[in-house]
This record gives sequence, structure tokens and C-alpha cells, in this order.
Amino acid sequence: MTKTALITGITGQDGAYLAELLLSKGYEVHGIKRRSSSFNTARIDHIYEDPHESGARLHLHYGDMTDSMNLTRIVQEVQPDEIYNLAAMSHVAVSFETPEYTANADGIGTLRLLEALRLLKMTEKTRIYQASTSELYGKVQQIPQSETTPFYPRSPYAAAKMYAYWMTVNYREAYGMHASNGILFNHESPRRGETFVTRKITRAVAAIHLGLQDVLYLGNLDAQRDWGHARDYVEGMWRIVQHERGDDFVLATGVTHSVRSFVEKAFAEVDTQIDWAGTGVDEVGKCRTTGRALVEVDPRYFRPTEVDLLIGDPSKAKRLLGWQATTTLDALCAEMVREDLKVMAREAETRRPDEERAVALHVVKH
Ligand code: NDP
Ligand code: GDR
Repeated sequence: MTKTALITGITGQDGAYLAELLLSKGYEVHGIKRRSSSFNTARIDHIYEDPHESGARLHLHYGDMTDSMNLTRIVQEVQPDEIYNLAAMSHVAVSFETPEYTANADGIGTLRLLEALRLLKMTEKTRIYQASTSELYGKVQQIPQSETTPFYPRSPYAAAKMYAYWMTVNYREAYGMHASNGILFNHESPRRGETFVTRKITRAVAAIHLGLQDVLYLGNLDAQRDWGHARDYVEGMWRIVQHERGDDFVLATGVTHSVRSFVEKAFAEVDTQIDWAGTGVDEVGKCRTTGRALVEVDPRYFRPTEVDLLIGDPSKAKRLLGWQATTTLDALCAEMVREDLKVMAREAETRRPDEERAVALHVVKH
């Protein structure tokens, strides 16, 4: 029988990969998108199906994680077998600027979905996946981080996600729901939002290589992250929901790298070797051949509280779900630079001369 899935956050990086995966498995997929003054469906336009055509299996609904009645109505109409709650204000640095909104969308938003299932008496019918995060570990207590490592959130984003994590556990225990947390470590792709550090770097490397940008400004180069490929991780989400019972799983590669090392790898993709000079806010990454400064540290990108080191232990997911990350950071970085070279070349071609400054500013300001 055809299964029906509801994806919140379908227009985001993970939502797009997950929708592709579920469609390929024969699911009917419903997604919630926000009203925006400009188009916000670029990541899923290639799988869009005209609702006038018979047999369309992808359906979009307007909604918002801050609107209980809207969410309850959509759940009632769609009657999903599986809900993947991916919608969130997902940028850690921005959460310091918008803490209340982040709590509402990321924390209470999850509660709204769980309560909708309880109110509609769908706690047995519907399985729910909550997009939890390695940011929950925050200040380093132990490494590698596993399902039993204590949490210590270091941002409004992480605190909101911690509330959502525990509400998911509580609904599982209180109402017997198949409700699961995927504690996912950073995962990236050519579809990654442009202001997350990997994509910011690969876009800048492409722009600098094509002569569209001079310098890449970054914050903390010493932060270490366990970076995987988003395509691998949505497969893990699906496996978590197919597991015999609701549970919590870490998805990670088990390998960590610094931001500085990602910068070096990305520039190496366009045959530029970086030498580092200076320390702290005076640190500069120079082209080894020309001596030109390509990377500078800008304190505006420092966070009030930072997460220094993330490295996950995905052994439970491997043991119980047969899941493991398949993409190395080198392969991921190469794919992202390759795709951004195409994106930047297209942008350069279609740009009018008077747009030059606007584009340059756009590239630099993120
Ligand atoms: P993105 O930022 O790419 O996507 C977030 C999605 O949520 C977008 O579709 C966005 O819509 C939507 N959204 C944001 N706010 C609301 C709202 N108030 N109501 C409805 N929809 C909203 O995130 P990712 O795809 O990278 O991540 C997916 C989820 O996984 C997020 O919850 C994130 O916090 C979590 N996560 C991500 C990790 C990662 O490394 N990528 C790691 C661990 C957890 P719009 O397109 O209109 O902005
Ligand atoms: P993160 O991802 O905060 O780990 O959250 P991000 O790519 O934003 O930052 C990673 C690390 O890089 C450092 N950094 C910079 N970050 C950004 N964005 N811009 C910069 O210029 C910059 N310079 C250095 C950061 O300080 C940080 O240490 C992501 C999101 O997808 C969350 O939603 C998700 O929960 C976690 O990953 C797991």
C-alpha cells in the first residue's frame, strides 16, 4: 500500500533530498512551505508535479511552525503515516539575534505537531521523526559524542532544539508513540544554505577563482565539525522511522576537521594552496604562489558562545539500522566546489554591468 509522508521544511536542504528519496520509494509526499514574497522552492522545483495532472505524488501546503491551527488542519487533511519534522530556524548564529522566534518555531513548533497527533487521535497511526542536532552537545563533555553523552546547549537554537528533543521523548513514553530523534551531525551538499560555513567557503572559492570576489571573511577557523553529505543523512532519517520502535540515533561520520582545514581543501580544488599568517583576528590566509590575502578573520562572525568540537559516534545507527555515512569530506568538498563553479559562472554570464557591485556585495556580506 502507498505510504503517505508529511515533510515540514521541504524547501530546505534536507527536505529536498528527503522528498526525492521518498518519491523514489513510491511514497505520496506532502510538504509544508512558507509564504514568501519571492519564490522559495528552488531546491524542489525539479520534482514539482502539476497538481492538475492525475497521479501527482508531491503536494505542497502553505503553513508555518508557529501556527498551531494550520499545522493541525494539514495533519488532519493529509493523514500521514510518517511525519518528518525538518522545519526550523536552523542558523545557530542567527538564533542569537532572534531567540524568541527560534524558541517558537524550533521548540514549540515541534510540540504543536506532537499535540496535533494527540488531538486527532493519530498517535498510533503516525510515526514522527524529529530533526535533532549535535548542537545539543554544545560545550564539550566527552568525545566522541553518542546517544548517552550529556547535553549542554550553547545557543538559543540548541536550547530550543533541546526542548523539542525531550518533548519527542516524552510523547513516546507518555502516549506510546513511534516518535524518534535523529541527532544529526553537520551535513552539507551543493544545496546547503549559502550562509553556513562550508557553502560560504565553496561559493567564495568559486567566486574568487572566477575573479568575482577578492577576499573571504570568516569567523572562528578553529571550530571542528563532523561533516557528512546530506544525501546519506536523509537515508538515515528514513531508516530511523522504519525501525521497529521509536528511538534516538546519532548520525555522523566519526571524523572531525577544522574550518581552516575545509578552507584549505576547497582552495586546493581550484589549485590554490593557502598559507596561514598571524593569529586570532589578525589571521590571514594567503595564496602560496602570489602572496595575495584570500581569507581574513572578521570578528562579526564570532558567536557569543561557540561549540568548539563535534565528533559523533554513529555505532548505534550502524548496529540497529545498518546505516553509515558513505561520503568523505574530500569528496563532499570537491562536489560543492564543482557545483559552485557552475553556479558562479552562470551568475557572471547573466549579470548586467550595473549589477556588478550588488553581486559583489551579496557575496561578501554573508
Ligand atoms: P534549512 O535551513 O536548509 O531548511 C529549513 C527548512 O525549514 C526550510 O524549508 C525553511 O523554509 C523551513 N522553515 C524555517 N522556519 C519555518 C517556519 N517557521 N515554519 C515553516 N517552515 C519553516 O535546514 P536543513 O535542511 O539543513 O536542516 C533540516 C533540519 O535539520 C532543521 O531542523 C535543522 O535545524 C536540523 N539539522 C540540520 C543539520 C545540518 O547539518 N543540516 C544537522 C542537525 C540538525 P524556507 O525555505 O522558507 O526558509
Ligand atoms: P553550525 O554550522 O553552527 O555547526 O550549525 P555553521 O556552518 O553555521 O558553522 C560551523 C562552524 O563554522 C564556524 N564559522 C562560521 N560559520 C558561519 N556560518 N559563517 C562564518 O563566516 C564562519 N566562520 C567560522 C562557526 O563559528 C561554527 O563553529 C549547523 C546547522 O545546520 C544547524 O542547524 C545544525 O543543527 C548543526 O549544523 C549541526
